[in-house]
Amino acid sequence: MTDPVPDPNAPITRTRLLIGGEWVDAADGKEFDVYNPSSGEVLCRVAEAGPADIDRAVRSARQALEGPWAQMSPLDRSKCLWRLGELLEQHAPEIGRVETLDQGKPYGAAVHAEVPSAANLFYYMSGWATKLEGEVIPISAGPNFHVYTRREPVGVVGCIVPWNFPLVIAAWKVAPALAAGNTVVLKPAEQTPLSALLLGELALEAGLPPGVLNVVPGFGPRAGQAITEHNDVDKVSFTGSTATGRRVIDAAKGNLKKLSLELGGKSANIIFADADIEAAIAGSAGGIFFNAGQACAAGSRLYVHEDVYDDVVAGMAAAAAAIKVGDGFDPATDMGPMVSQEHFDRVSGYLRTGLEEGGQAVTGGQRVGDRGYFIAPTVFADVRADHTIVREEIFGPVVVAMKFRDEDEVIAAANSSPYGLAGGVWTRDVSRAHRISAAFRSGTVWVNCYQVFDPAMPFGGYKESGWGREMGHEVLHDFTELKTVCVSLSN
Ligand code: TXE
Repeated sequence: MTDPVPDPNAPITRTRLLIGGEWVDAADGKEFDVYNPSSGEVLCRVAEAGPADIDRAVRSARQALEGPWAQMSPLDRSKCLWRLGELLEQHAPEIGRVETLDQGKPYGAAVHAEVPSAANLFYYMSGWATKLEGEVIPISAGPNFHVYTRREPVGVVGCIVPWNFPLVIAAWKVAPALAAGNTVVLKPAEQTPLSALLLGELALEAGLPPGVLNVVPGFGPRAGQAITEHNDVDKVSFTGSTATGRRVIDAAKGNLKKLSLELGGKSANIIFADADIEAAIAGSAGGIFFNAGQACAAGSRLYVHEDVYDDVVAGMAAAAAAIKVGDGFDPATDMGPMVSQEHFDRVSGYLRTGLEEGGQAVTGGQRVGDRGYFIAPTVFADVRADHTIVREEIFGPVVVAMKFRDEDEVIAAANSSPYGLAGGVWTRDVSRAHRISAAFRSGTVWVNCYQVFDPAMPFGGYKESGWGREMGHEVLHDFTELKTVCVSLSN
């Protein structure tokens, strides 16, 4: 059964900043255009936060942190977060519509996968609000001491999110931040500000006091930089490119704010000859073409054992060619466009470089149509380790396939990237699966599957893919300060 497709032309209701529970224009009145990447046309204009707005949002977040949010019991905080999950699900058609208009992804994926997965983050994290416990610690400094730890909120948290999963990645950050008792200034990406504004609206409806979640659309170098430099922001949780991650580190030096960074990737996906080849092809195609390849964990480097290389490359090419690329509101569409003209140009540039350096596009390698930012799912063969498209993150529907002979060779190749976000291995040999999993220098390894996410599964990067983890109870360490209290019992 397919859903009734909502009217793409219905008005967009939320386009102003949410600060202290009020919908406001930018202090200097600035606005920016938001584009529909399926047509390249302007969708609406949104208020553009600048440093004065960020300052105001940070002050609101500070007041809420020290006032109503601190006074709310953990159980009441938990109920608010659960209610927000329910409201997201109830409003899934509208949020999905906006996400498709703004980001380009198929409406079915937005409404049935992404909104529920954002809601699940709030359900899962709501449970942790009541379970952030410290410990009683026996010490040896003397018999008359009672020592315990407390987990306290870090404070005001800046959440800076990218444009590939605008709502889901916002939920990855906002849900644990709030569960741990922090308040938030959320900056969505300039390409995709709309679903974050709906999240802000529903947060108020769920009973979050004003100022607990502020939403401030704006550009990275202006609004983003103002958050990362702000001396009253205690922590920034950032997802984006490694290059911008380095800028965030520099900007955070002023007050040494805490940082979580989820950055780029160039993840290796390894298929051994003993794998279920049909499942491996289907899973690997999903692993790269999911969200048009605009996924940090995308399995973009495919290593295939030489005995099955030709079959796998042919299978991947067939899977790629079968993907229907088009407008996200067409129910037949499997894959949407690149998010913006700029990103379309970047991915097109990689396709050209790949061909110039001697790669062979077995399928794809060009744009689709002449309107919007669509790129054909592409499989490159005959590539070498030193080719640009093998080394750099493309962040589009482009996979590079390479042959290997044995485990040592493929592990060395897989780990040769400066990134270390994720990896995949396909084999029926259980010992090999665990050996490879242990040898991978990456934060996640998928065995006989790819791109499986769950609110309970920690996610984050080794090496230049970042600092810290999202999701699971692990993320709560990053959103709390640990305080040690040592009490003398002698007096
Ligand atoms: O990323 P940026 P861009 C990778 C991917 C992509 C490339 C460039 O390879 O092709 O990055 O994308 C905010 N201070 N990823 O340019 O700049 C910005 O407003 C503070 C991988 O869009 O990192 C947005 O909200 N914030 C990635 C967010 O950072 C700043 C997802 C991401 O933008 C800022 C996205 C600054 N100085 C891109 N400059 C992943 N890990 O999933 C920008 N921003």
